[in-house]
Amino acid sequence: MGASTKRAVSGGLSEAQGVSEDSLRLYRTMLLIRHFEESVRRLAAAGETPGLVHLCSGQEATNVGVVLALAEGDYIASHHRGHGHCIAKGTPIDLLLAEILGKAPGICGGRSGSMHVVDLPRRNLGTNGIVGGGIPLAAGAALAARARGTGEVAVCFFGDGALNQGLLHECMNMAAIWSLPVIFVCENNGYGEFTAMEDVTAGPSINARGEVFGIPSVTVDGMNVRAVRAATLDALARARAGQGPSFLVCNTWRYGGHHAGDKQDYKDDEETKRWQALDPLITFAKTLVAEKRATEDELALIEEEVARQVKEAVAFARAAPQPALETLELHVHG
Ligand SMILES: Cc1ncc(C[n+]2csc(CCOP(=O)(O)OP(=O)(O)O)c2C)c(N)n1
Repeated sequence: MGASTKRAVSGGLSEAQGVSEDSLRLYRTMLLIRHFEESVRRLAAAGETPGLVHLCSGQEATNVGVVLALAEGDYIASHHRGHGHCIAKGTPIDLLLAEILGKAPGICGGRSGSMHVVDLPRRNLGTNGIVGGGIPLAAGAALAARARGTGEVAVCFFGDGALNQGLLHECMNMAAIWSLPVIFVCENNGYGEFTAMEDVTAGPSINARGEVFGIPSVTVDGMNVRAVRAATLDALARARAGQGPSFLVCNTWRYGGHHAGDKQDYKDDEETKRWQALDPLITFAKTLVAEKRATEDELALIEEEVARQVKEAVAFARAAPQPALETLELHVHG
């Protein structure tokens, strides 16, 4: 039997973990990612996104819980489902969307598309089309940070599909041997392309992948932004104290298919319903109201503002020009 056949679908929010002053920022950023991704879904359906796009709707709590816990100088390395990480790290959404549409004002000049968005000033080493490709980038950034003695930490995100990639194991081993300030974050959404994680993943648990190297490894409710944030803050404290790497396994769910056009015939309706009941935005909104951090009207205003911001980004990106023909050979190495 494969690893974690019973995925932890923990109900509700855990008790006031990591309650912080910026709850509304957590909420707003998750909402921004959801609206952004749903706009990309519509643009993809209309044939306006060159190539495949992989959307992270459903995974916002993991994206935001980790990235907003970081300091500005910390690094992230993302994966193919990485728009949410870019948004949380601060890439302006109009420049991100222009990039996804392959337009000239895109954050990488329209050259990267969705899967190779790099934003070095914000210490984002990029979304990545190679499964597990961000892992060695983060390990390298962590090694460099340690050599400089500047205290930064690097985070790599990867899906459950990367759990069986050799480079994860090589990098975990090196990170443990050298006590690198790196946090390995598995966004376990239960499927790699169209295959259930447990059908292709051996071993007693996902955590065991880190434990075998002596890396502190925890399973986190990836639908609960506060739980993710609290686990990330613990891992950051260890990394900054020179205690080396950590491994967070965030159980989460992708609402859409593998890519924007996938109809997801391979998913079970009951499983989908159970995860939808844990929607990170709906549950967190209820908590904010219950804690009197915001009223329903205030949350509705935030949503209106976010929707307007995304609408403006869509108009900007759609109206933007393609890169000029005479720039075709720029940035080409070889
Ligand atoms: C090294 C490598 N092998 C295979 C692929 C093809 N591929 C792209 S995405 C994907 C599945 C990834 O699944 P997972 O890591 O669970 O992420 P998810 O799509 O579920 O977010 C595969 C096999 C690839 N891009 N790179």
